[in-house]
Amino acid sequence: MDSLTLHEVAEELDVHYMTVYRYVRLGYLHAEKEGGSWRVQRQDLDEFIDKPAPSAGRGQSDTPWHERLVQRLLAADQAGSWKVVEAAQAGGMSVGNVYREMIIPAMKRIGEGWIDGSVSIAQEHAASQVTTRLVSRLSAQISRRGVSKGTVVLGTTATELHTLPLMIAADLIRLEGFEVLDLGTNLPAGSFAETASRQQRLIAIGVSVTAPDQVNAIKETVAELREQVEVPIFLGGASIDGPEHAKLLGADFGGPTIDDIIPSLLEAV
Ligand code: B12
Repeated sequence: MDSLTLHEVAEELDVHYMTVYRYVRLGYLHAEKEGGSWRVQRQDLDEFIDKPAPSAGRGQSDTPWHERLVQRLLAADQAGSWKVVEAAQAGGMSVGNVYREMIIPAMKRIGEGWIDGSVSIAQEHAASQVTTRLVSRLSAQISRRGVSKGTVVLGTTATELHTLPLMIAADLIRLEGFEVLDLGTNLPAGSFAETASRQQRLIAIGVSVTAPDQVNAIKETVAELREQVEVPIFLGGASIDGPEHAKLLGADFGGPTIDDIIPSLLEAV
């Protein structure tokens, strides 16, 4: 039967060998190993040529990456969840975009299911545990090139329990070239401020606010931080509407997502 090597396919498609390898790894183009190397059948290549080109945000099928992840998370399938992330990364997705385009939308989708009753509390908890492990593995892939832009300390109020948004926010700030000290959730204001005050090259302090109804706790945390540290303080997370809301709560700037605050953070350097 007429079969081709990946190099022959690359030549025929007029693309790089690695591009063909990626098509195979992501399941766009069927190939089988023969004697240790990948071979593509002529018929499979002809079918591939007739199909529309694979687009960046999509996986093997037409299902977006984050929806594929939701399915594995709801099954509490740790290995399968990581495989979906690996497949997206093999297709060139950066760590930052795995967070932005896969993990955050997947957790939001699970939150919607929690509200409409299609996802049980146990499923949401198990999915959060698996996601925490995915975040730990992704986090280990982040390595800073060049000199640090300084340290950002991140923490929460004493009443906040959403760890995942904080962990993801910390990594997205690290990707901008900052050192981040992540103090975790459920943090007493005095200890938060005292630890921040001891940091070298401190650029700013961020308070992650995801849970609702924390006005007093936020004000108390910001006041305590102001007493002990002089750098800008920012608020962020799903419970912060925008910069005006953050200012009303006593901070210097803020917004719901990390991308809302990055320009101000870079200005503070
Ligand atoms: C998992 C989850 C939980 C888990 C948390 C597990 C964990 N380890 O984190 C548990 C079970 C503990 C939980 C508890 C509760 N939760 Co909850 N939870 C969620 C869920 C499903 C996913 C959260 C998540 O990881 N999202 C993914 C994150 C990464 O997305 P994101 O927040 O948009 O991420 C960006 C921002 O957060 C930002 N960011 C984060 N930190 C910071 C900091 C700074 C400084 C900046 C600038 C930006 C920033 O950076 C991220 C990237 O841009 C959400 C649903 C949702 N829509 O997110 C509900 C959700 C957040 N929870 C909600 C609620 C109501 C609760 C409870 C009150 C429920 C209850 N009745 O007990 C409690 C509150 C507990 C507490 N006191 O903190 C609401 C909050 C609504 C609101 N704010 O008005 C949500 C939105 C669900 C909903 N639609 O009702 N929850």
